[in-house]
Amino acid sequence: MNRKFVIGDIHGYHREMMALFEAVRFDYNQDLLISLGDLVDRGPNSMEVIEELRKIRNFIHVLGNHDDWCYQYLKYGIAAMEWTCQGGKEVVAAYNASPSLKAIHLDFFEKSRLFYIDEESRLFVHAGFDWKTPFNDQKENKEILLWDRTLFAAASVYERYGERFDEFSEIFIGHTPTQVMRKSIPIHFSNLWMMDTGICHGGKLTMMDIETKNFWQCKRIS
Ligand SMILES: [Mn+2]
Repeated sequence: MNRKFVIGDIHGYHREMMALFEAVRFDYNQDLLISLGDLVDRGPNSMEVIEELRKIRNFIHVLGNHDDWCYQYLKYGIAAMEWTCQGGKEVVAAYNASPSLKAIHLDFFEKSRLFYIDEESRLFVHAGFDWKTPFNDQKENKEILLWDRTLFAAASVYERYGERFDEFSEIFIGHTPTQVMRKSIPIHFSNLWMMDTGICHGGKLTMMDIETKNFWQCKRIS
């Protein structure tokens, strides 16, 4: 394996994702890519995003809340109302136009994870976790892992007092756009990295080299 990258919420912005792969000269056979979730909804090309990521040999997908809605739809045929009004309507229309993708993408999401911990004890999770209780007690809790918005707030306090989350060497999350701090670059608080730089909130899509922390960004072009 060559380099290791992490990418924030893509949300259907396929052209922007391709621009980043081009910028880092991403090697589909050698490099590793970890997605922090939310591949679909809001942007124009959710189907193309998933189809492209399927070509990468070393790819790890951590499930986002939008991905979970999509997964539930593919598995049970139920499109949740809260999903269809937040981009899901277009995704359902895209599957109706290309029904053969349904089984393929169901399989794709079946293989995704609620979190990933690498050999260097780095945690990759879509939204966060409850830092007051052991991670082991919540590792199947979608309500926390896919929806949390308390970890980054705790991290900003930790940053001020020079503290860190002890269970992991580093933590990478998406879900809460850095625009909440009026920034469009990855935010590093304590040992937490916020990687959703808000491509669908007037921000950018970001891909980072996990080892060097060099990062590349693309504004909306589609
Ligand atoms: Mn998101």
